[in-house]
Amino acid sequence: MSSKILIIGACGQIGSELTYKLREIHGKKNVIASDINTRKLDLVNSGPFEIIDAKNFNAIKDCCKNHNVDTVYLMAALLSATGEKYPMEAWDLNMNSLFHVLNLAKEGTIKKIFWPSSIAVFGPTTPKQQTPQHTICEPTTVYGITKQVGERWCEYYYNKYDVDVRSIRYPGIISHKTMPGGGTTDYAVEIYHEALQSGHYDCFLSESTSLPMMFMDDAIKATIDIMEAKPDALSIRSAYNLAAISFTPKEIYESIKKHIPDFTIEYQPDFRQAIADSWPSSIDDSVARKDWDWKHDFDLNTMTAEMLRELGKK
Ligand code: AKB
Repeated sequence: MSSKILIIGACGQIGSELTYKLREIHGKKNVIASDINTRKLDLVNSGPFEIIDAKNFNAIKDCCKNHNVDTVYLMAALLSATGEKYPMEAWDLNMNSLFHVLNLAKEGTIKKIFWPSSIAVFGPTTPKQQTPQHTICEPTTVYGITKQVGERWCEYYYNKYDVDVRSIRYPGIISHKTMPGGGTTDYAVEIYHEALQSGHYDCFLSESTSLPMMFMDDAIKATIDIMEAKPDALSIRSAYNLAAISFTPKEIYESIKKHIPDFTIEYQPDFRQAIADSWPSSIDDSVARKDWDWKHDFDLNTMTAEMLRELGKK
C-alpha cells in the first residue's frame, strides 16, 4: 500500500483548502481528511474521511496504521479569541494533539509532520516592526503560549529524536472559501462578506491596528513548499516567520471602497483589540525566503479584487 497523508482538523479554515490542494497534487485516495465532526459535507464527501478527536492518541495512531500514513498535517487548534474564553480547552487541544503526532513520529509510526505556529508567539515586548526571526517571545494569550511552547517542543523532538517536523508562523489568513473561527484577524474576512451583503461593517479592531496578513493561496503555497523542501535546507526547526502583507482596518476598507463606493465602516474595538495590540505590525521573513525560496503573490489590492470577485459569485 502506498504511503498516505493525514490532515487532522480538515474542516477548519486552512485545513479544508489544504485538503483540496493536497488531493489535487497527490490524488484523492492518498489524502485522508479527518475532523472531530462532519460539519463540512462537501469536504467529507470529497474523498476518504475519518472522524478523529485530535486529543485522542489511539484514534490518530489507528488511522495512521490502517491507512499507512507517513505524513501528518496537524491543523486542529483553538485560536486566539476562543482561547481567551476557554483557556484550559485551548491548552488541552493545542498541546496534547501536538504531543500525539510528535510521539507517533518518535516511535516511527509516521515520518513527517506539519504543525502550524502563529504570529501569536510574539507579545508586547517583541519589536513591532519587521519582527525578526529570533527575538523576544513573551505572548500574552493562551493561544500564543501554546504556540510558543509548541515551537520549543518541535525543535526539541527534532534535535533529540530526529523527528522531521516543519512549521511556519502564520499571520492572519484571508479566504473566500472558508470562514475563519475564533481568531483576532477574522475581521479581515468578515469585512468582505459584509461589504457585499449589507454594505456596512462594524469592525472589532480600531482603524489604525496594523497586522500581518496573507491571502489563502499564498498560505497554502507556503505550507506545501516547506513540506517539499529538502531537509538540509531548513535551518529552523521551531517555526519560520512568514509574511506577505500588513494593513490596518482603514486600509482594507479603502481597498474595498474602490470597488463598492457606498461601503461604510464603524470601529467598535472589543476584547480582541488588546490581543491585536500585543502582536507585531509587520514580520521579517527573510530566513524563509532564503532557506526554501518563499515568496508571496498577493498584495492588498489583488487580494481584494479576488475576494470580491469570488464572493460576488456566491
Ligand atoms: C488568530 O487571529 O488567532 C489567528 C492567528 C494569527 O494565528 N488567525
